[in-house]
Formats: sequence, structure tokens, C-alpha cells
Amino acid sequence: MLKCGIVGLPLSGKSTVFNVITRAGAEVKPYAGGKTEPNRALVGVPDKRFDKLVEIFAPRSEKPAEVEFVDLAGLSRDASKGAGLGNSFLSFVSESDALLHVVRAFSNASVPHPEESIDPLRDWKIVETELIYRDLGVIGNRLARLEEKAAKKKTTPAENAEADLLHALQDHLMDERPLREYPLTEEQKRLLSGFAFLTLKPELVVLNLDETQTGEVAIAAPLEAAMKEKGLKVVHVFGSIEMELAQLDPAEQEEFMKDLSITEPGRDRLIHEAYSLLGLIVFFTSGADEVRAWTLHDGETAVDAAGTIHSDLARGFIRAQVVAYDDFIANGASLPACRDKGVLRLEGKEYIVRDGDMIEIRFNV
Ligand SMILES: Nc1nc2c(ncn2[C@@H]2O[C@H](COP(=O)(O)OP(=O)(O)OP(=O)(O)O)[C@@H](O)[C@H]2O)c(=O)[nH]1
Ligand SMILES: [Mg+2]
Repeated sequence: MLKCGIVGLPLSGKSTVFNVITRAGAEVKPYAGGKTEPNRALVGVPDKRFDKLVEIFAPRSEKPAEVEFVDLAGLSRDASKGAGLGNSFLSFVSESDALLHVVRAFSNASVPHPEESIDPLRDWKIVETELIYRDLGVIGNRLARLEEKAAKKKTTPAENAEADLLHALQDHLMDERPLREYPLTEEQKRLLSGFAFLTLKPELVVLNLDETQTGEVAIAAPLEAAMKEKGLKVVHVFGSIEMELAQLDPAEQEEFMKDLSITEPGRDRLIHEAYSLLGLIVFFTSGADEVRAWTLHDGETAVDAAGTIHSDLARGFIRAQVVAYDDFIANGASLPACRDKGVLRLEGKEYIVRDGDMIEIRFNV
């Protein structure tokens, strides 16, 4: 299950953004502290193609692709040294596949700012620095263990290579640079995956604006420029207002969005951005029993798709019957018509699945 962790300073609007995405109604309050258990919710990925397939097949059950969002308590300055919830908080973050980093741009006089002024770039850096320190701590522990072994002349060549790499990463982090800016080979990435480094996780910056404040876009300009340089995407949300929006029924939502000139609800936007951030694609299985959307990483194959559905399907894989959703619709939602046109194909194990493929696995176990 894909997991997105929401991080940010205290009172930046993390729970508000969580509610925008999940409609879960988590507690939102103008003072920090208190609750330490994270809020969690599973969210179906909004997808018009999925909705259309459900309409066509009228299946007995339907299951959209899902993402879990986890809303954590605020990350304080010095968390990596144990301040606030400290390291227990940071271990929640390490479970996440991706980070949504909420940065406050709204100025709300009744909500104190932990740093006492609105400065999005400064805030982003405070949190980034904590993530960097956490990764340094993890590296320090591992190096200490490897050095103990080395002193007893018990390290393997692979461990010596690991120590060299960790020393290089340590230098890089000491320059206050995140690991995502270090050029790693695929093999090194595999080697490091067990460490769950926080600064290696894909990150989406969520700038939380208040639509009544006109000066905010200027306040956020330095953050926008810095993120552009780093290649991190910034998504704008009107936290408070979009949280209200998420609670309205669809007709009222349309009206409301028009008034605010929002084209896609914050919820859909954030989920889609998280998806593309992670390089994820969707494929469908469909029939009278069930219509279901499944998630794969871009570049994965037909046999990976089979394994996502069930390990038996991967083991006994023979062929995948594939048609692109767009071709299916263009041919009157008829599989025989798709076959006649040659757009319904049989593919082998190595076939690279494309976003929107409708797949049926032929297998034998
Ligand atoms: N005006 C305005 N207020 C906001 C906005 N987003 C959040 N707030 C207010 O800011 C306060 C904190 O919001 P939360 O979503 O609870 O913030 P948080 O980051 O989850 O806070 P902690 O979990 O305590 O760290 C609440 O009183 C919200 O109503 C916004 O876009 N505009
Ligand atoms: Mg909160």
C-alpha cells in the first residue's frame, strides 16, 4: 500500500490538508501539541476512467486504486535532537513512500506561528534540516557498527564498500544537502533502501494559502524560486476554504469552485500530484464481478502486473490480454470490436504496462 506522510512545522495546516484530501474530519485546532497518534486514512484515487468502466460493466463490486495518507504531529525545530515528539515522530515519517511537506503562507492572527512570523522558505529549511539530521544519525549509527567490526578485522568487501558510500553521503549531508541531490546508481539505491532515508523520499511541497490574504504570493516568492532550483514541485492549496469545500455535496462544490476560480478540487490535485511524483501508473481489471484499478511503478511489466493481482498469476503467467482504455472506449466498449481492429493484443512477460491499460492475465498453476 502506497503511503504518503504529511510533514511540516506545528500549526502549518497539516491536519487541514489531511482533511482536504481524506474528508476524514481530523481535529484542526489553533494551538500546537496534545495528540501524538497520527491520523490515518485510505483514499480512493479519483479517476474518471475508472468511473466510466464501472458504468459500463456494472460490476458486483468495485475498488479504485488507494493511497494511505498519514497526518503527523508538527515537526519542531530540533526534533532530531529530541525536541517535541523528536525521534519517535521521525520514525513515522520513515514508513512513508513520499512526503507532502505543508508550508504555511496563511497569516491568521488567532493561530500563533512557532517561529513568530510568516516566512515559507525559512520554515521549509527548518524541516528539511531536521530530516537531514535524522539521516545523519542513521548513518552515524551504521558507521559506528561497521567500524567496530573493522577493528576486529571482520568486515567483508561489501561492507567496506558500504562504509565508503556512507562516508560520502555523510559529507554530502553535512553540507546541508538532502540525499535526493546525491547522484546514486541504481545498485546504490537498492543497497540503501533498507535505511529508509528521509531526504531520499520524493517530496511534494504544499503551500497553504489563505485566499483572503493578497500579500501571500509575494511572501512565498523566495520559496517558489528555491524549489524551482531544486526541482521540487510546489502545489498551492487554500487549506481552510478547501477543507470546507471537501465537505460540501458535488453541486455546491461546483458553485463554490467557480467563485474561487479553482478548476480541480484540492483533493484531486494533491492525490494526482502525489501519484505522478512517485512515478505511478494505473491499470484496470474489469468484468461483471469486479472493476478494479491497480497501481504499478512506471516501467513495470505484465508479469509485475500479474503479481500485483496475485502471486499465483505471476507464477503461472502465460500471456496478458491487453487493450488501452482509450481504444476500448473508441471501439464502443466492445472487446470483439477491439480484437477486429487489432488493438486487443496478447503480450508476454516483458511487456511494459502503460497507464490506462485494461489487462486480463492468462495463467496456469
Ligand atoms: N486562515 C487560515 N487558517 C488556517 C489555514 N489552514 C489552517 N488554518 C488554521 O490553522 C490552525 C492549525 O491548523 P491545523 O490543520 O490543525 O495545523 P497542523 O499543522 O495540523 O497543527 P499541529 O498538528 O498542531 O502541528 C487551525 O486553527 C486552522 O483553522 C488557512 O489556509 N487559512
Ligand atoms: Mg495536526
